[in-house]
Amino acid sequence: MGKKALITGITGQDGSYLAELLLSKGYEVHGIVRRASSFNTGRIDHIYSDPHDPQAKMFLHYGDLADCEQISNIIYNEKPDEVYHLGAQSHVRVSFDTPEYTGNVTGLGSTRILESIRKNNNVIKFYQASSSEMFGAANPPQDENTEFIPRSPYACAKLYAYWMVRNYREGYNLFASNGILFNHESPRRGETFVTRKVTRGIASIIAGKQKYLYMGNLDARRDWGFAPEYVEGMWRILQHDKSDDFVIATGETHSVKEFLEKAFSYVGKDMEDYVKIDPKYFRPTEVEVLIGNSEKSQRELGWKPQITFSDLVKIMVDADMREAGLEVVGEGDEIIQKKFPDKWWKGD
Ligand code: NDP
Ligand code: GDR
Repeated sequence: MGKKALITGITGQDGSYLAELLLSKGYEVHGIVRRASSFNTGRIDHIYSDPHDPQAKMFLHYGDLADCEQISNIIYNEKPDEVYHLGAQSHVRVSFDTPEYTGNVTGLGSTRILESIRKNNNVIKFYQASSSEMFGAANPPQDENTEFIPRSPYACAKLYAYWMVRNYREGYNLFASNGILFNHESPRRGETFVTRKVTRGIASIIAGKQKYLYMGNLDARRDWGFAPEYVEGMWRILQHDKSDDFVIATGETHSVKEFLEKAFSYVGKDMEDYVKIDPKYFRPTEVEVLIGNSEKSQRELGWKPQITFSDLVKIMVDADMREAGLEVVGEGDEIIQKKFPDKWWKGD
């Protein structure tokens, strides 16, 4: 019999790729979905089948990370082998507007699940979606031993969850691991995160629907990787022989300005003609530079990224041009074909 996994945040960027990866490995996948007034399952519709179908391998359950009862019921009823906890209020800028909510969902949400596992069946393996944001103002490059200097309510909430994972691992012997992932992007990235905002904005400008792109701090530097490779890192973390904490990153850093320059020049345009600054996108406290050192993951998990910064820009611009019905440059498509001959995700 294949394994059973539960994914919180299955409707998000990472949840959708991870569900697809686990299905390709023969898992039965269960996911928690929030009730919304309109459909919020767009990223997983292509892998969903009617649960009455005897071949169905993916099942969705309504639930909310703010509601302990329901999470506990799902864990008790399904008894998964592995829980990948990816659900969160994940937007850093928004966390300054909703600090209490972010603490409840992004921070306490992890405790609710850890408690459910401890009470129900403490052999379930637990993955926590920890973040490079926890390093905040710490000097780069950052690795598993770097100090944490969080710079946002989001980062503070993630840091609380990170320590709860370590506490449950040490106190109750739970197989609970932190994947400290640096920024990772894809054509499925949420539209308000900077990379997707840029690539979608470019397609919209070329389609004549938008004149300018209004941005915040262009000097911030990030270590940007490719989401499908990062969800594979999550899976490897839970297959490791012991629970531990791992950094997943490319080791390359680039500024938001460099991302803009590269993306605009890929479609033959100059960013200076289109980009304007709107201070509303500035953050009260900013994380200036992130560069991850993922040597431990490379050594112990055999994880290594293939997609470079330049590849990522091309993949994302191609996808947004296609979505807007425009002619695609095509280098991004070629990179995917060349680097992933056994590609396990569909579409983008
Ligand atoms: P997304 O924002 O794309 O997805 C977040 C998911 O959480 C969505 O499925 C969302 O549901 C769900 N969610 C939000 N609030 C609740 C709630 N109250 N109850 C139940 N579900 C909820 O994030 P990513 O896929 O990019 O990231 C996955 C995880 O990894 C997050 O925890 C994020 O903080 C963390 N992370 C992400 C990194 C990145 O670069 N992408 C880097 C490091 C960590 P809905 O679709 O309904 O909104
Ligand atoms: P981040 O990602 O905050 O690193 O968190 P985001 O893409 O939002 O910002 C990256 C950097 O770009 C700057 N920036 C802008 N950001 C947005 N969103 N919109 C803008 O217009 C803009 N202009 C400049 C930001 O100031 C920032 O410095 C992401 C999330 O996925 C988290 O959940 C995850 O934990 C971290 O990555 C690692």
